Amino acid sequence: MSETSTPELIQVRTEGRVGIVTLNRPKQLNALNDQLMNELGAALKAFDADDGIGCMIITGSEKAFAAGADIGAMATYSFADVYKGDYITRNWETIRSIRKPIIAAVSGFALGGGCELAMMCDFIIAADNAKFGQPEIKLGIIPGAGGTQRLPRAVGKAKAMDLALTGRMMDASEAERSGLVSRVVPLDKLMDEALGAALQISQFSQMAVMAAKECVNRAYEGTLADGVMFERRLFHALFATEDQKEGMDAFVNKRAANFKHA
Ligand code: CO8
Repeated sequence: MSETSTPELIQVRTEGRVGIVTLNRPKQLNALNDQLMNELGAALKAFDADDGIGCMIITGSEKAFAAGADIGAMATYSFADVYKGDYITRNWETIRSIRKPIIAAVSGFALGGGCELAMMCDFIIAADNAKFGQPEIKLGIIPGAGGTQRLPRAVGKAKAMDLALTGRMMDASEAERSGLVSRVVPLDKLMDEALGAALQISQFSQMAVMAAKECVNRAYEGTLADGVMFERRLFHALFATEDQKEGMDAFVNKRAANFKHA
């Protein structure tokens, strides 16, 4: 689809200042193909540019957040297709460029590219039926959207090796114990929980929220010394915002803060 046409494989809606994208290829368990990833990228970019949106949620169906990249679409690709043509991977970078927070609300399978997509989000809230895994080894390949890099950072080398080398699935409680997900809730509470968190985030100062996301990502990707300096600079910079004056004045005067968001 072009960036302006109506999406077919996702559903997009808003709830207050929260933008919600629901992956919607139920018969294929939300297997991620080019069209779906293009539609997802376009929707996230539009929310990122919209001052009326402060936080986003990506979710799937009860049975599957996403069961991976579309195996049928990939099955006949050659090395030249995927290397020279950059098939499969070419439209995944958009997600990394989104500056507002994205919560993954995961129920059911989050496998392969589905697990990688969830890990590209800023944090994961899981339903108690969620199952995470990197089963690519069973297909004669390895993860291709950051799975071998983000998973060890999230759960440590031992568990990441276990998952990548055996292709086994990890249930929601193991995922929470090992640090992959921030919260586990009953399936019927998943969207309430994710929306509650997203609405809360969306009420805070947009600049402070974006700075916090940038700083935590710096911790994830760089050295401690660089990260601490980066945090210090952004911490100082936030004193140039009206939202800092508003937030602190509200606290001192025992009233609710009213942030500008834009
Ligand atoms: N791709 C395409 N179709 C799929 C996929 C998939 N990843 N997963 C499920 N489907 C389809 C099935 O083919 C089936 O279709 P149909 O009804 O037409 O036969 C339908 O969804 C339902 O699936 P099942 O009947 O298999 O459902 P079950 O409940 O029995 O099993 C499972 C559910 C366990 C999730 C099973 O479907 C499964 O193992 N799926 C494949 C999981 C997998 O291997 N994922 C990794 C794919 S490779 C990958 O993601 C590489 C990522 C690289 C990213 C690079 C981008 C940057």
